[in-house]
Amino acid sequence: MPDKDFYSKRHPVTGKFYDPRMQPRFTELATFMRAPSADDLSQVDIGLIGVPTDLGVTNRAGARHGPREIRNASSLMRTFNIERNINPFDLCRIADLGDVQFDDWYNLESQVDTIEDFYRQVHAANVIPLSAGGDHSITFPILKAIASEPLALVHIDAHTDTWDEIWGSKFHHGAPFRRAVEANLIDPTKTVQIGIRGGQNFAEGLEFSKNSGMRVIFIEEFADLGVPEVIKEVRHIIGDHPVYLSFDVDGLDPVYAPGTGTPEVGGLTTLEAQRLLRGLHELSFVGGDVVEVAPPFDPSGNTALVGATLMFEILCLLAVARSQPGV
Ligand SMILES: [Mn+2]
Repeated sequence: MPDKDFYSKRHPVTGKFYDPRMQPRFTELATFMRAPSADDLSQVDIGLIGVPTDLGVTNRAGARHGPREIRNASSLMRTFNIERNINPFDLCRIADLGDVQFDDWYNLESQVDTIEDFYRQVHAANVIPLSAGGDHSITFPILKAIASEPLALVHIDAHTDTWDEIWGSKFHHGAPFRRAVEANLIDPTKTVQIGIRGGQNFAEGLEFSKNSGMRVIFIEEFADLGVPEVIKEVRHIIGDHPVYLSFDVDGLDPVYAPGTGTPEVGGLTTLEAQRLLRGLHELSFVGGDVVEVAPPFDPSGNTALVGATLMFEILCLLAVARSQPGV
């Protein structure tokens, strides 16, 4: 439970104390969900982090602009989740930790190391990370930093992202969960991939997912089962195991989220995604991310709003897990 002054800020000019989250939403500096900008990790339970890089894409770049635009769109978020009947900001101290800073903006492999180092510090401070990508290559180094034991995984995406090396790199955005299995960061038998679809040139990624024991729920089966049955199965597979949630916005239909590098038609609706996330409450989440929001492909700004809204739903899951461990 945060101290009552945690969300209060002193205006440098007027000297007045105020809560930026309660100001008109078109005002103020754009932090994630108008949470305070942290200056002391020890005072934070959940850190909102931007990872502005897209060196890992296999097609259209643009996700490096995700964190900035999601911060802006996230000013539309409010604090109370009416469907879940909780206010995550009352459960935990939630702050914006800024962006991962790279020394080398042109080297994917060195960025993987930089991201890992950054999240090791977040993890060492006992802060749960909720990240905005960036392309999906960011998830492997995040898992490397925070997986003290092999984690369960809920992965929503059009693609399994279990491919091997492409074009000379093992760290592209189609590979994070293959690398994570190889490094024993996730338990494939406690991994559920949801929304998978689209044509492929090679089946080796899909085969890796299946052969390693992951539960792959293709979009056809998702539609046949319906959200409540999928929730039931995810809860059954994962139980109370520590779990990470990774949401690739291309898991949604491009009607809802056109601003992404590798769109695939025939995906989840935004409401299905929200209901799915809400149904996963009380799993033991240790972190989450929303990746592949590429604002240049969506001049309407809606994909950034969708990204911010998904982050808010995931924030509610993390806040419950953090404030009521073992529930
Ligand atoms: Mn992905």
